[in-house]
Amino acid sequence: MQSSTVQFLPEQASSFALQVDLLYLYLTAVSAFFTIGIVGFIIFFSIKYRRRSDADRPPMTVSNLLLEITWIVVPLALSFVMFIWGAAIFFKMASPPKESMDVYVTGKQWMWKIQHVNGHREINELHVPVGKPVRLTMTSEDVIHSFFIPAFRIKADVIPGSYSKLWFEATKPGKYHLFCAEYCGTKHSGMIGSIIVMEQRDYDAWLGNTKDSSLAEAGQKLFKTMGCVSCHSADSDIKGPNLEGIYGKQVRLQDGSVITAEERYLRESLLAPNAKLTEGFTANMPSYQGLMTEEQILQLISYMRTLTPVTTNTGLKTLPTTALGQTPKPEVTPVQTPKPVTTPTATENKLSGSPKKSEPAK
Ligand code: HEC
Ligand SMILES: [Cu+2]
Repeated sequence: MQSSTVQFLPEQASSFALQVDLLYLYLTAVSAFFTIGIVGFIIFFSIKYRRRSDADRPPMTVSNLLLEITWIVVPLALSFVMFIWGAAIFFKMASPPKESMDVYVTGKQWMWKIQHVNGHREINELHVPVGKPVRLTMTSEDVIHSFFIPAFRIKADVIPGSYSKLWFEATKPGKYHLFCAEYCGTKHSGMIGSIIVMEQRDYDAWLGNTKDSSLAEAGQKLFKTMGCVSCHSADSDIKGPNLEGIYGKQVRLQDGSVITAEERYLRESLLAPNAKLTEGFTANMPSYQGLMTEEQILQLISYMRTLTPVTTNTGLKTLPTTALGQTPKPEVTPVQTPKPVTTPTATENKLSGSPKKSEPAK
């Protein structure tokens, strides 16, 4: 990590780092070329054509088509390279691989709280294995923060009431800086931490060393203690929608629109359940605004993610924890009605499909 020479850029420690640096180098080179060229000619002309010099001053040329085309086409081409190259990297950064490992991040004045899928928690430290894609789902408990790992060349705002995603694949073991990159109050500058990249074996040992129950298990407990079961289980009297397979599902709303049930929608369903009513249901769900922390919301969401569209959810304990984050997204399932019309064949397909999908997690 230390080097004796002057360091212009942070170490390159993720799969994005080199690509970002090359693009950055290109931007710098283009800017430097034009800056030096323009300033150089300004100085040159102001000396050569200064008032009292006897330089030859030909009459003004009105137009030169070739010259004009050149200075339109060349900068256009140069900036299109920036656009296409930048967009390509942007898309790569915005689409985490399917087999990514999930980690949940909550920003708070002035610390980073991290929850791993198996329940392990840490503060201002994030341990990850080397060479494995990691997907962060991040939210804030108070103001806007920004999660920034310079060595990985990634940064994203962390916004209250919303979930931001970020992913990376660390390429070498080590300890790297984590910063909050958005001024968030008095002790903003102290909102720092470390990313610790470990060999898979060390990481497994580190992760296994926990007594916490997994995120989904904690969520399952909340689901009972907070009374969700009384409306969202098959045999409840007051009926709420069946939540099996809810994550990633296309939900039809009262107003006829369709929404994908990802983190943001599920969070809103808890805090402002009447904002988007599920088709066929009345506004019977109480708001849990102020009754649960962001971390508990993440636990409930984790739990709901494990609810694959199988008829019972007693199988939760047997789910390998590594597969929790990647419950296969159900294809567009039948629109939710109080009595879900899941055909037996559809269920079978899901059943036989899920173990295969969780294979790469090992
Ligand atoms: C008093 C009954 C009741 C309780 C308690 C309740 N819900 Fe609901 N829930 C409903 C009803 C009714 C709807 C459908 C209307 C709506 O969208 O608000 C709903 C909708 C939802 C949805 C959206 C589902 C979809 O298909 O769009 C989610 C997610 C949800 N509830 C989760 C929970 C969780 C988690 C808890 C516990 C923290 C909970 N609910 C507690 C009745 C309840
Ligand atoms: Cu901050």
